[in-house]
Amino acid sequence: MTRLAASLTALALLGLSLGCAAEDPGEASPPEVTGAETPEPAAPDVAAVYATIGDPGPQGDTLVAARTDVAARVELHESVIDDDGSARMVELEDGIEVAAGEGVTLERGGLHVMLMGLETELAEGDTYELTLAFARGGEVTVDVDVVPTVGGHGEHGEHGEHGDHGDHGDHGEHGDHGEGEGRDDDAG
Ligand SMILES: [Cu+2]
Repeated sequence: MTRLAASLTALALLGLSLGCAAEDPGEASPPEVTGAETPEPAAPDVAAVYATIGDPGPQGDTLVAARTDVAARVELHESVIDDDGSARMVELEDGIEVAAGEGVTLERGGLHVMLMGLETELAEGDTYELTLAFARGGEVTVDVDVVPTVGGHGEHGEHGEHGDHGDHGDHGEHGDHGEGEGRDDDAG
């Protein structure tokens, strides 16, 4: 019994010492990543990821890469507005700077992580894992929530079906009503 108690105490002490080691200021760790989310993709094979990356510490850090099992390729992007007013995205090959004392926010219309070549269908309510790699802090894996697309119902692609209205050519057959006796529906 005493031996068991001693073992448990030893384990507890080991746990404490490991905990202390993790907080050693000399040990680089990735910044905290919160609120990671992906709007339900409107396109079949690409999706954006937004998140808040916390203060990386006094030395700052850089998000240099990301990967996930749900997409063939992951890029770091920034949305920009061209001189002619059109929006486009540029790939940030040098990564995304995470400012010392501040962190960085990935958000709509700005910096984001881009999933290219989706291999898994992402629907609202789903969660998937994304690993972010930082130049100094190493890697951190976060759960990303798939959320509703803002202001989009994803139905616009169906308008093409209105081409069927060409069937109105059938009206010519109404000529059969010429007998004039069945017009009860005019009452009222
Ligand atoms: Cu993008």
